[in-house]
Amino acid sequence: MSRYPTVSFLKSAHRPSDFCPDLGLEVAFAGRSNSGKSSAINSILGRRDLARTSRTPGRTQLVNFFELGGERRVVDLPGYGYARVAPALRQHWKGLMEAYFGQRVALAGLFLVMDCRRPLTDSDWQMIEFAEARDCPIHVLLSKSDKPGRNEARDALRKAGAQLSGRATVQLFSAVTGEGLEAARRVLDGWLSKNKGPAGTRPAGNSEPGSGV
Ligand SMILES: Nc1nc2c(ncn2[C@@H]2O[C@H](COP(=O)(O)OP(=O)(O)OP(=O)(O)O)[C@@H](O)[C@H]2O)c(=O)[nH]1
Ligand SMILES: [Mg+2]
Repeated sequence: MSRYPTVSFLKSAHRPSDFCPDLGLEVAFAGRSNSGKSSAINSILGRRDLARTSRTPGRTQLVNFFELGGERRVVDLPGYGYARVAPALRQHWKGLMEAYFGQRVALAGLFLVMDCRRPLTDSDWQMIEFAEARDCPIHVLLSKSDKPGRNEARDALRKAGAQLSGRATVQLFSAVTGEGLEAARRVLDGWLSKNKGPAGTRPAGNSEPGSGV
């Protein structure tokens, strides 16, 4: 049984002016194209086809908002790092991200999704900086953990934990086997149950208990 029984697609935004109203609490999912963001959203929310997934990298070029009820949302941010994206589109992505991270008061946490076989690219670090500039907590999902062998996956977790050195919590995750699913759900629930202050502010700091390292 899903903890969010009324989850539904809200809207896709191509421009910041199309973002839905900046109220309540929102958790964003970011990551390279094809890293498994949409698949992670679907499995964490317990819905098969809520966020569209694709074998073709770079498919989600919009900011997609999902309503979980009670002014709580999940946001599927457009993927990055796809070499064949035209420069104009890359620039568009950058503008969208700067607007999103620069303005969004509702932002309560960022899931950063990285294929566990090639985590922490330059663009991933750029996302970490966007979130840190906002004092927004970050939880890294090392996705597709069913792909490598066990030792390789554990090694990836250990290395990523060392590289992140406390700037984000991190765990292994697989949308296929369900590895790490409950841990990821606990992080989402923690962020979405934060109290917001009277003026729409919230306590700062990355204090969420993550799983893994
Ligand atoms: N084996 C395996 N494949 C996965 C997993 N998660 C996602 N995939 C596959 O990886 C591909 C990309 O997944 P998406 O969830 O669409 O990735 P995305 O990050 O949303 O991609 P863009 O929206 O294009 O940026 C799809 O073919 C998925 O089926 C996983 O945990 N294990
Ligand atoms: Mg996607």
